[in-house]
Amino acid sequence: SLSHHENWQRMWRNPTPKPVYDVIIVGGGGHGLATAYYLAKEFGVKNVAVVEKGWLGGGNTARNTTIVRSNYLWDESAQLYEHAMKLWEGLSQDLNYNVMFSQRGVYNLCHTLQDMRDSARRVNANRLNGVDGELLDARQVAEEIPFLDCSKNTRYPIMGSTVQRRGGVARHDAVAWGYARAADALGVDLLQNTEVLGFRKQDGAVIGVETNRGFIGAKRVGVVTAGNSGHMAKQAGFRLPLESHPLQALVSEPIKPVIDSVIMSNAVHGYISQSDKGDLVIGAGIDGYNGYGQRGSYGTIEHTLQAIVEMFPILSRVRMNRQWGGIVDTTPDACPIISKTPVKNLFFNCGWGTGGFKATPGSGHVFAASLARGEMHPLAKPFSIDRFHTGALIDEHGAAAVAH
Ligand code: FAD
Ligand code: PYC
Repeated sequence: SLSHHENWQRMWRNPTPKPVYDVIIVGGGGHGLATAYYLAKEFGVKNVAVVEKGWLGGGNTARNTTIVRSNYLWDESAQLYEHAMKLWEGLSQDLNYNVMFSQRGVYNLCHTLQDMRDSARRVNANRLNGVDGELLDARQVAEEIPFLDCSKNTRYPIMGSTVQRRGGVARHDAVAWGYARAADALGVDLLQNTEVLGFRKQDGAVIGVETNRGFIGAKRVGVVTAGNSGHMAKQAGFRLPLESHPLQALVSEPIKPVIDSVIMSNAVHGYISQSDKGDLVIGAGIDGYNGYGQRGSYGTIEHTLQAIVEMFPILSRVRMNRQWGGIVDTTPDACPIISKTPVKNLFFNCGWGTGGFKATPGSGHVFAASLARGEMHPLAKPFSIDRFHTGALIDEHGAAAVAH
């Protein structure tokens, strides 16, 4: 049957690197590809390369559990993630590629009185920022999520939940491929198997990247390398307040539809949705140690599945099919870094930690604007590395949904 696949058109070219580009993006994940696309499409910067050490979308973009929401507490982050949400809502049309964005609703369960109070505060803050949100009581939760154990007999009985009905999931690979195809069509060079090994500088400014395929010159460089960003900063000669941790996910064997939304609990600590194929998509928190191996430890798997069975006893005999890990770059305030750096013309976009997939279109858009103009986009400005000197942190640990 594979013979039918023989004459498929390539989705993008496989170009030879040019000697110099206006902008080089390091990292061909969703954020890097989105940045390149918006640079070419919205800001008229078409002499762009995306330099990727492996294959496009093979990092956290391909390893995440695809939850999309914008219900963050503080104005700065709510506005950034809501900017992304609005782009998600038109993304399949914009890219002419079905990214399978499904606004099926995201529930964040409350198990204590303090959860309820924090959630009320967050929903109110969301609404003031134009982000949809509702606070449900236990009876409403039981009605909306039939198989969830809402009885009083559990270790942490469910008292209520927030729900963002515009939240949901998307198809992660399609996001990378859609942006890649569209960027390539606008003339962006996508350079796979090309690893950045260092930055060449002149008079305190970056003038290009050293790669395993030789030197490639650039007027500006944007680094979007997720879990590898600490290393990239070191190569550029400065430090970033990042810790890299494994974050795991699991999928079950495919079963008939039982869960039609996304359900997350920070108290028992697990989350779940069901893919269109029928697999249950499951995750929890980071593995506590720092590391760069794209795998996790057994203890975390056990803890995650305990939580899922506690929430959904009906799933206790479902078998798990696959498990994997990605490397997430966490910051002290659980917020990203989108910033200029001490090296002129070198910009970083990282620190998205456990929650950057949902931001992909917005992050790419504001980073592209910043690279095109040489000045940070207003939505990106609060996420400068300066905040770790000034103390103007934006603490989003409560909204991060995945503990770290
Ligand atoms: P990546 O996709 O990791 O791309 C970075 C790229 O840089 C990689 O392809 C890598 O190969 C490349 N690179 C690194 N070093 C170099 C170099 N020296 N030279 C060239 N290229 C280099 N977020 C959500 O919003 N919702 C979720 O449900 C969610 N679930 C998650 C579940 C798991 C298990 C994991 C691991 C993450 C999850 N996330 C989630 C987080 C999300 O995946 C990331 O924040 C997001 O995908 C980061 O995208 P990116 O494009 O910045 O990074
Ligand atoms: O940020 O919503 C999120 C998330 C869910 C799972 C991992 N991250």
